[in-house]
Parts: sequence; C-alpha cells; structure tokens
Amino acid sequence: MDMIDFFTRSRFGMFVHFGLYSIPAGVWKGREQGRNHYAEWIRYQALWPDGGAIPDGEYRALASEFNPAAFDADAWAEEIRNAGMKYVVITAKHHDGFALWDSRVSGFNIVKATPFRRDLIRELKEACDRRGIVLGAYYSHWLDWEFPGGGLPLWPEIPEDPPLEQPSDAEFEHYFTAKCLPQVTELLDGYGIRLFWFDNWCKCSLLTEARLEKLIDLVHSRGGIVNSRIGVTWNHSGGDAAGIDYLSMGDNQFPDKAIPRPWETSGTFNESWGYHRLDYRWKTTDFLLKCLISNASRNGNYQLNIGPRADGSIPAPSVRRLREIGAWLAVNGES
Ligand code: JFZ
Repeated sequence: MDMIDFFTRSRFGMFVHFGLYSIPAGVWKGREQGRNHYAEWIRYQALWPDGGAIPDGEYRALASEFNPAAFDADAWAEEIRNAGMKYVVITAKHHDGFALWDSRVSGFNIVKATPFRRDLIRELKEACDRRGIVLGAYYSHWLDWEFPGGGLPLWPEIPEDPPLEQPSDAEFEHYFTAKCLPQVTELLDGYGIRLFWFDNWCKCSLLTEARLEKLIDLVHSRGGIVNSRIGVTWNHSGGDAAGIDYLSMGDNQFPDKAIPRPWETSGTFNESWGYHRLDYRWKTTDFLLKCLISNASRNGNYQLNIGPRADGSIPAPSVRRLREIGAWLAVNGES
C-alpha cells in the first residue's frame, strides 16, 4: 500500500500521548504544573513558575511504577475503528526519551524498565493489523531529556524562561546517531511502522539540514512518510518542503481553505495531550465534528488525541465523544 495515498484518503485518525508522564498527570507532589497544561511536559514544568525541573533520577523512577495493566490493544483498536478512524499515531517516544517498545538501543523502555514488561507497540500493531488500521509513530527526534546529547527545551518566544544550556553539536551528534536513527530504524524494520510524526517547532541549530535529510532518507528508504514538523525549515502551512510528505498544522489549528498537498491537524479533546487529572475543559462532540468536517472538506485529516490514564484505560469523556462521533459518521459519513 502506498502510504501517502492511504494518508491522503484517510481523513480521520487518532493521536495517542501515553508515557511515564501519565502517572503524575499534571500534578507533582501536590502541585499543579504551571504555564501550559501539557501533562507530557511535566518534567520541565512541574515547578513553574519558580523555575527548575524534576531531577532526572526522580523522573526516571516513575518507570518502576509504570504498570498499565488495563491496557488492552484490541479494546483501543475497537474504539479507533468504531469512531471511524483509519489510523493511529502513538508517542512511541516523547520528549522524555522513554520508549513504548522493547528497544535494544536504550533500556529506558516499557519492557526493560517497568514492572509491566509488555511491548505496547507490538501489541497495538498486531491489534491494528487485524482490523486494517495503520499504526504510526510520534518520535521526538530533537528533544530527548534522557539520553546524553539529546536536545533540551527552547522557547525563544517566552523571554522569562531561564535559558537551558543546549548540548554541543558533537554531543547532539552522539544522541542522533546512537539513539535517534537506530530507534527509528527499529520502528521501521522491527515493527513495520511507515507513518511518522516528528516534532520540532523552533529554530534549533542542532537540527541541521544534513541531519534532517538523513532522517528523512531513512524513513523514505523503507517507503515511509514524514510530516512537516520534522524541522522548521519546512514551513508548517505550505512552502516548498522538499522531502516532506505531509504538512502538520499547529496544535488545534484549522485552515480556512484547501491546501494543495496532504495535510493534517492534530487536536485535543480537552487541553492537554498527555492525561491531565485536572483538565476538565472538554470540547463538545458538535465542535469536534465541525473540526473534522472542516478539515475533510478541505482535503485534510483530523488527528484527534487521547491521553490514556496510567493504568492504560481511556478517560471516559474521550470514549464518550469517540463513540458519539462514530455514531454520527455511521449515519452521515462515507467509508
Ligand atoms: C508538541 C509537543 O511538545 C507536545 O508535547 C505535543 O506532543 C504536541 C502534539 O506537539 O508541541 C507543540 C509543537 C509545535 C507547536 C505547538 C506545540 N507549534 O508549532 O505550534
């Protein structure tokens, strides 16, 4: 199957943010994280606005508690299918560096570092394959807060943030060649992943054109596809992004006209991507359907996110909306 043809026709997909951050779920030692409410950022935001981050050892220790025993790949895949979604992109590795598969490259993963010891990506891939759903991977290629040389957060637009000292070019090269490229290779060759969602949003000198090209060539060499957020040199909303297969809009951004290339908007049911126990700002099903229709009518996809709880269950408000959307599509949609 040609992946970009599939992607262009699919219209509706799921995004999943799941990882160690699903345990604190936006609250660290009784305090709600500050500034933005992206629970997957808690390692860098728990102590805002006082500054500082959760120490590496303390964050790492979450792995010994991570045991999503209620995770059921078939149950997830059923929700995806019944919602009318054709694919799912999961945070195989988010910025914290923790991998949801049995990686030989880094032991900081769900099989080797947790009591759960099951390969979530493997189980989900098989459940998706059984239903003709395509499994894609979010892979944080720039930020990695675990591996020596991995990128650190940069928010140039927020002057009050204390600047973090970035790794040197040589240090980042070490991370890129010893972790990033080998792990993406594992996802390609060990799991058959062909749909990739990479993430970078500000000008970072570590992500050189040469490195981006290497990563893009690697994915392309197996027939896989990559999104525009792989690097800022590729304009999110258009431009001549050579090498890019599809555009990713900014979070929850819905363009008001058609775009003459494959594209998607990733969006949330509430505010946070990862599960946040205090995030009650749920959007209505009507609103979410309008977002889907708006994108579909402009030849784009809508990639709607769930943030499963640490036990692996999908929060009830998301399940309810997924089922309401699915019910509407079953009557009014085209399959
Ligand atoms: C990124 C991540 O940092 C976040 O945790 C989540 O995974 C989200 C889907 O992507 O956040 C971004 C990235 C890019 C923009 C905004 C938020 N952007 O370009 O507007």
